[in-house]
Amino acid sequence: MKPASATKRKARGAAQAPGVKSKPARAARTPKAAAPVFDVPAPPSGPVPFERKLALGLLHDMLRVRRMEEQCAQLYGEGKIRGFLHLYIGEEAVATGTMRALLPEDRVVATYREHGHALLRGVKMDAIMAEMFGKREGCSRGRGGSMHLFDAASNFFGGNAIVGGGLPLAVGLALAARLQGRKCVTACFFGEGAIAEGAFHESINLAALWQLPVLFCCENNLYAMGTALARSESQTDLCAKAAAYRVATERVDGMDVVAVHQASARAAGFVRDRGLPMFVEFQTYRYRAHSMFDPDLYRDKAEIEAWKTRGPIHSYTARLKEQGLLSEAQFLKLDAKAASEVAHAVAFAEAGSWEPLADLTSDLCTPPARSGAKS
Ligand SMILES: Cc1ncc(C[n+]2csc(CCOP(=O)(O)OP(=O)(O)O)c2C)c(N)n1
Ligand SMILES: [Mg+2]
Repeated sequence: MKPASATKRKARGAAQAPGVKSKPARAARTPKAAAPVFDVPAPPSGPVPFERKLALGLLHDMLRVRRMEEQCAQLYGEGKIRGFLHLYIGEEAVATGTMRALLPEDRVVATYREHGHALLRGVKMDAIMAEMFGKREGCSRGRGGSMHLFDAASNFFGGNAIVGGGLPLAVGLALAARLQGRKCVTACFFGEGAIAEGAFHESINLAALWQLPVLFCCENNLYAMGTALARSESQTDLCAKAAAYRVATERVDGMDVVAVHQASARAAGFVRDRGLPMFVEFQTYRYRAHSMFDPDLYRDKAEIEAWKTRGPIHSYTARLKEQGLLSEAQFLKLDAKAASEVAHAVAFAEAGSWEPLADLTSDLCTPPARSGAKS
């Protein structure tokens, strides 16, 4: 699991085809190892510092997201959910700890891996599941699907299929809030892959220059589809990139819901009180493939297994039990409650309705072309 040692890297770099004369390797040309740029974090220690309601609430939130997505994977196999589906399984501590650090008036912008963010922001699981099915009762009236969950009432501004697409949107929302005299935080979630996009650099630069209250939440799960971070970035210290724009930064163990919640509360407080942006890197890991179409051939199975030993749900559950804050019976009760919410959501989606064909062109910005019309 450790990044390849210097000796191993040297040996790999020195491999030659037979008959080719070896030249001394130039330091600048040394190939980068594709090994993860950070290791599986050590198990968290110390007591959970929250009162019981919050402590158990965090566990319940993670269970709701996990059980909902496990069900989505199954429904995908049955052909009831179609199109793209990107699961957040393994990363739940990030959305869970962060959402509970935000206030109802704050705004949230996310990516296509956003089912958990939408749910924990307050979008009803029924409406999320109906959206996954493409039913009219979905939160985007069945027109968005998995990648485009949206709910203005919960201040949840999507779901976005474009890598980095949410970043300028978040800066615009924060600017609008400033102009309207509203004191709120705009939290923008994005993967580490978005840092390679110009949109990231333009957005964080403007947020810093205009002093806008944006909380940049980078979910660094080490891979952008099949590309390991070290394969695409010369500088893999993501906080250093944000700091180059003179933005405050913090790096957090994203597998530890306690650390995530504490750091997010501090960061949201900073953004809210100072009216300045902040960048937080959550180091996390996804257990499933990038999407349901991905054969997941770019990483070792042993790597995935090693990260599973630090699963955010089971490590937190063990900690709560050790502290006497949770019994096995209470755990089963919380899990059953999450499962029953999922069952209700599936029934709701199944019973939902399809948009009639006659409505196909409603809400389009461009009028439909008449047949025979010249373009
Ligand atoms: C502008 C743009 N380029 C490429 C893609 C194709 N694409 C979809 S997901 C993805 C990887 C993004 O990785 P990351 O930002 O780390 O998020 P993660 O999937 O790991 O959560 C890419 C390249 C896209 N959707 N949008
Ligand atoms: Mg990623």
